[in-house]
Amino acid sequence: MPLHTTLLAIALAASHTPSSPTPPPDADWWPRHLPSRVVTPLEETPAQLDARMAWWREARFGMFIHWGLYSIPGGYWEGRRTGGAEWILNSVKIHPDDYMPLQSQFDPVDFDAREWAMIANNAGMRYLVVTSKHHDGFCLWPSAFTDFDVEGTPFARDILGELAEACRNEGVVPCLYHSIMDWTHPDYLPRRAWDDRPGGDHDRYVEHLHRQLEELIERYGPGVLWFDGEWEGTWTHDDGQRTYDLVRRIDPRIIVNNRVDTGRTGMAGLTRSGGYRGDFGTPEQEIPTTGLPEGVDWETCMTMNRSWGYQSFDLAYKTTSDLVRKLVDIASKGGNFLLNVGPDERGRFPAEAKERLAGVGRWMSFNDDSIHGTRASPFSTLEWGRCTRASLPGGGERLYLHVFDRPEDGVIRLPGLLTRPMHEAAYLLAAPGAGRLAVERDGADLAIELPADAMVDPIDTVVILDLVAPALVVDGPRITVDSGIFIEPFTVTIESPDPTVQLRSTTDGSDPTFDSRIDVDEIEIDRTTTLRTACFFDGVPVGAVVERRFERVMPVASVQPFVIRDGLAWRTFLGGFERVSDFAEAPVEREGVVATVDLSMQPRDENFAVTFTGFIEIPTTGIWTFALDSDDGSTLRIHDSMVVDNDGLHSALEKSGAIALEAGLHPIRVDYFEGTGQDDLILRWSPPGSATFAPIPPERFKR
Ligand code: H79
Repeated sequence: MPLHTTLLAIALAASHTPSSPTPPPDADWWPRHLPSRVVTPLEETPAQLDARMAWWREARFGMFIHWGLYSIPGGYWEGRRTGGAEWILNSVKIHPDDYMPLQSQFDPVDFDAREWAMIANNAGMRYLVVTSKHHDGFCLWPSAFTDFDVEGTPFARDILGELAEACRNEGVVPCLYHSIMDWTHPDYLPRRAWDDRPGGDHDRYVEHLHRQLEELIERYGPGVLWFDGEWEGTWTHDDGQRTYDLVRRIDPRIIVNNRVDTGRTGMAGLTRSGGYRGDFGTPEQEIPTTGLPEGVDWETCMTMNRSWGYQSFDLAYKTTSDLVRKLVDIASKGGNFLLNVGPDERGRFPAEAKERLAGVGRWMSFNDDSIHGTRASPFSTLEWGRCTRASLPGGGERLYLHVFDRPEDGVIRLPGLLTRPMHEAAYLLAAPGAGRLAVERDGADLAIELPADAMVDPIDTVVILDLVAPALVVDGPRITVDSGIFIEPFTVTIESPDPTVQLRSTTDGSDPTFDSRIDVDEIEIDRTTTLRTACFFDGVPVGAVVERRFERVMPVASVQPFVIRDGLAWRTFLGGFERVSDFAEAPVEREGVVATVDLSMQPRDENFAVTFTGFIEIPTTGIWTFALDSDDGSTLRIHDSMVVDNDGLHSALEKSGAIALEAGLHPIRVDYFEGTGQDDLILRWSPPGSATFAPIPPERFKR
């Protein structure tokens, strides 16, 4: 802690109203409208995980709040509009000694926890995630472990305590965002380049983080802990595991996001495989496309304008309609929506944010049943909108059909829905008394007639359709083999999604028809083939046409180098590269020989590149698949052809590719670069016919 900040804290102390500590939350407190919280062990069964996640899955919609010292400059520094919002210390390269005195200016006299919680509740939000600490390190609660907290400001109130209590009174679950990265803590590493303070100790920082987490959990009883800033090189998988386990040991009911550990895949945010901790994926500013595996929990967090922290000049607010449709889109894919507000330096929500939230609340007041407690759509796409669904007592299922764009003829179609509707009619969720909408079967589709335009909500009209059983949708046949290359003929199996439909296929690239020659479910592939398959119901095509392309190739002949020694040659390059091609012409920093593809020669932590060249010895002729996992970018070339392209700036990401190789030696080249953040490079292979990747034994590399 810089001396002057300590002095400042002492000077300010005299004028403080001492904060009255909020009593710790009643352990049994919980909103009546949510499934109860359950205590499950750290090592839990799938059923126990489901029980712990139940309230969060049902909630579907939450409020994010970014508020702290950065709300005072609000994107202005030294009279200039710099932008940067909550990142301003980093974007403007402000020294902690120049940033930390903002503490003496923090006096948000308009802060009203009750109002914030009410706005969230009225918008239909069921939890609220507030920044206990963002990357700047300032703590919004009186912490026993730092002076860089709200207690050292003119506004010495327990902000998190007031908010937690207000949320509970509104039936909103209080949750906390807590940054791992900390630009001002004296022990946090790495330092910013312009921060010349000596010292720093990672292990001591983790200890400090853990003590603060204990304090936060015991005092405020958060439903979710939302970590962030995990991507810097200092934070390890081991730190992630220990932190997750610590949090769940203090309160086994807590739900923790995947940024606690190092398994997040970039801004898309899902967790890659490999035993990483974290209960849900965290796409940031993006909504995943369909096709997410079922049972994966995720939450898209998004700003309402362009900034997380307050910036008066950022008026690029999304419309109410856009926000409602994003919520619906996310719910239709089985995710949660965490929508951000950045209150200003006085503690006020921006007027535009209040207006949008009130609008979302108006729509929710009629349609919340189509969001809360619903599950993902059974349809992959619907031309006119989205679908969410919920189980009905007695084994039926209720579909909520969200009409974004009313078709010209006023009829919405549910393609391939084979399940019988419970009644002959559907009705409007917002106006059940307004009359019944006719439902008709049309082959494999169901068609519903919408009411006249006047009845339609321009944002999203929700139609309820009850089914006698869970929706059975014929989406398309399943082909078990992926597109790819092959050497020897093989057999592809096609599976029908349902016994009531027939399969038809073509191998000449044409659309399958009911008369198509091939009606078998096993097809021998002996030449380059485009296989297309569709389902038919009563002779009518239903669902999607599924396509696979299989290319017959000749294995690439091996080479016989003049001299053969063990290992690979490597060369390093220095610079802030963003693509593999960026260092093609760069001067070589150092060179040498290494036994296998690893980073043992690494010149420094950041902004470098390595190229490996040599030969790989292939034991048997066949299709060899290679996987390259790197942070940041990498490529694998064999015989000058690109086998794995994992190029570009990203966090840890694995890509794979296949090539047909003859037994023997083949020229290989791996290029890798690291910008900032963690560094990682792993090359593995999968022999012909194998489904898994294994390390490549070092004796296979030659030069
Ligand atoms: O708190 C808000 C932002 O301040 C914070 N997260 C939200 C919730 C945020 N920090 N950084 N960013 C957003 C953007 C940073 C992206 C990157 Fe990376 C960090 C690019 C490279 C390192 C994440 C990790 C994406 C790729 C690797």
